[in-house]
Amino acid sequence: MTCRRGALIVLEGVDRAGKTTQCLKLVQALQQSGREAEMMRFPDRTTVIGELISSYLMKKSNLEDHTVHLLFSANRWEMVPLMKQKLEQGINLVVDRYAFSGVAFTSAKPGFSLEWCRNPDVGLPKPDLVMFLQVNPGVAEKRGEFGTERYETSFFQSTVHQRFEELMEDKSVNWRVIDAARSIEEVHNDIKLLSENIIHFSENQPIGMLWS
Ligand code: NYM
Repeated sequence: MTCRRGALIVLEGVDRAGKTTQCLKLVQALQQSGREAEMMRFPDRTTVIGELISSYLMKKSNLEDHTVHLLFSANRWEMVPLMKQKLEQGINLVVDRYAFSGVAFTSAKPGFSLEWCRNPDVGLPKPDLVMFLQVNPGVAEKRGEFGTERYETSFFQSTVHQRFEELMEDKSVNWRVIDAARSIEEVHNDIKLLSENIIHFSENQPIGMLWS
């Protein structure tokens, strides 16, 4: 590698935990400190696969549960060449949801094991850092707009939260839990510090493969 690679930084959490706000603030802060940084989000609703997912989430169409799980995964895989290219160019990627949301949301449905849900995402670029924005689902629900899309019920979200807890037991992933019930600035300061450290740590390491 001729230049230092960028870090792959993921923010995860239940709906309305503040991930998007924090991703935007992190990208801005990294850029202001002279680093190259870009935001990505999953699902990426702009692709053909992403449009199918978006229509499903907005309840404009129905898809069979295994099928939509595989579409969410395919929506990540279709971005892998671009992600690798940017990381190798030294661009830090700040990603709003990744495979962990994929597993947590589908495995919250009856009859889906964590293992089955993980399989399609095995081998994706491995995040250098995954920050889990921890808020009680009741707090998230009060933050507004909750309840407009599929999955946005407090019962489903608390099952999703339990699945995330199970995923965080996996020590092969660099998880950090952030108390996201605090002010936006307090949460941001923690996220920024952890991100700066991991950017420094990852720059000379190869990009890993998730769950393999
Ligand atoms: N979601 C997101 C999944 O069910 N599987 C996935 O793989 C991913 C990435 O889609 N409720 C769910 C979580 C959210 C919704 O919401 C996307 P948003 O607001 O676009 O992050």
